Amino acid sequence: MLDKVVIANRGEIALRILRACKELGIKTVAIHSQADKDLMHVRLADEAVCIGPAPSTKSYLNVPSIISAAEVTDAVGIHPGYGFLAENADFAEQVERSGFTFIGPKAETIRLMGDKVSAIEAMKEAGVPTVPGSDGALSDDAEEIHKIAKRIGYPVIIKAAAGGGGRGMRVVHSEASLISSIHVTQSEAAAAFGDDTVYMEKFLENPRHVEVQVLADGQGNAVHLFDRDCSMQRRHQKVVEEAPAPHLDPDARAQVLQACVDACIEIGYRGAGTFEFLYENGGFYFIEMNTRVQVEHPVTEMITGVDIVKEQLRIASGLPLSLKQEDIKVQGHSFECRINAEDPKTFLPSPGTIKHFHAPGGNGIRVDSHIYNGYTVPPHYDSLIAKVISYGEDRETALKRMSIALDEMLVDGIRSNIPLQQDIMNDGKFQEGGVNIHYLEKKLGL
Ligand code: MV4
Repeated sequence: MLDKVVIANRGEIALRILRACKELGIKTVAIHSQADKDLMHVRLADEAVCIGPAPSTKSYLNVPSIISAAEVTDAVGIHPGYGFLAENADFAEQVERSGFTFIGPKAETIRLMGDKVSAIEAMKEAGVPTVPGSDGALSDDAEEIHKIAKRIGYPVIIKAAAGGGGRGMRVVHSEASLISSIHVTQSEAAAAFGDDTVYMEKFLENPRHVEVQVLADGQGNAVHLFDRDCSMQRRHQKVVEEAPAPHLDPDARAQVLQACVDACIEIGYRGAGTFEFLYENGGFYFIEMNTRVQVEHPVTEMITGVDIVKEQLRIASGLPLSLKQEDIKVQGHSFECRINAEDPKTFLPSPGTIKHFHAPGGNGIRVDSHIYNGYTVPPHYDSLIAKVISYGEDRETALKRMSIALDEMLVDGIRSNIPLQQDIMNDGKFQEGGVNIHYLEKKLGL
C-alpha cells in the first residue's frame, strides 16, 4: 500500500480522500492555499503544507508547488480529486516523472480521453455505442462537411475536440448556418483551448444523461459499478444525481455496461472512470469519458457497497482488483443533492461565514461536507459546501428520506440552494423518474 499521499484538492473531496487514506493506514499530507488554512481536512491530516495564495492558479493549479510539497514531506502518491489538475495529462506525467504515483490513469489515457475526437474513436473501436457523427475531426472542405451533415441529418451539433462538460458546442438546425457555425465554434475553441479542432454529431433533442462507473486495475481486470442518472442540471452544473438510473431499457443497459468493461480492458484503463452517455428512446450514445473520481460517486457507493476512493488507492498501490463482477449487485436506490453556497433564486455565489450548521441524519442519510459552525466559505472556489446522500431499499424510500433530510438541514449565515432542492424533491415528474436534461431549466423558466 502507498505509504504517504498528498491530497491535491480542497473542500469535501479532500476530506473524503483523507478518510479513505486513514482507513487504509496511509499517512496524509494536506496541501492548501492561504485562504484554506482552516479547512477541516487540513486539521485532520498528518501534515499540512501551504502551497500559495488564494487564487487557484497560484495554489491548487500550481504544479511545481504541489510537487515540491510531495518532495519535502516524503510522500509517495498524489491524489488529485476532481476539478483542478485531476484531468490534466501534463500534470499526471510530471508527477510520475518526479518519481511519485499519480492516483489515476496513465497520462496517455488522460490525454486520449481529453481529446474528445480520439476518445470517441477509441470507444467506438472498442464496441461502445456512439452518436452518429463525423467520425473524426472536420476538414475545411465545405462540400465534404455538407455531405456529412446531410448523412447525419439535421439538427447537428458542432463540438470542440478539446472541449467537454458543455464548453465549446453549437447546435445547427439547417444547412444555411452550417459553415458559419463551424467557423464560430473553431475560433471560440482556438481562444479557449488553443486547439480549433471540431467534430460533428447528430444533435439529440431530449436525451437523459446516464453514466457508467468503472474500476480497472491496468492489469487486465475491470468491473462496472452500474449506472447513475445526472439529468437534473442547470447550465451544465449537476444539481441532483441518483443511482441506479431509473426506467432504463434492461437489454440496452446490460449491453452498455458490458461494453464499458470490455472497453476498459481493451485500452488498458487504470483507476476509477466514468463513461458518459446520452440516453434517448431506449438507446445509449457515448459522448465523453471522465478519468477521475466524480462528485456524485457516493450514490454508486451506496447501492453497491464499494468504496470507490479506497479502490483508487488500492489500484494506485499496484494491487489487482479484488472485486469480481458477479459479486457486485445493485441493492436499493440512492440520491445526492448538491448543496451550494448560492442564492436559491439568482444562483449567484453566497460566500461568507456559516453561523450555524446542523447536518441531517438518521437511517440512510450520509453527508459529505467539510463545513462546520464558524467556517467561512471563501469566494475563490466553487460553491459546493455539502452533499446530502440518501439511501433506501427502493427509490421512493430514498426520495422520502432525502426530503426529510433537507427539512432537517440548517445552514445559517449564508444563502444556500436547500430551498431549490426541496422544490425538486416535491416535483411530481421528478418523483416519477426519468426526466431529461432540459427538465430543470424548463421548470426554472430558463
Ligand atoms: C450533446 C447533446 C445533444 N446531442 N450531444 C453537454 C455537455 C457535454 N458533456 C455534452 N453535452 C451535450 N452533448 C449531442 N450529440 C446535448 C448535450 C447537453 C447536455 C448533456 C448532458 C447533460 C446536460 C446537457 C445540457 C445541455 C446539452
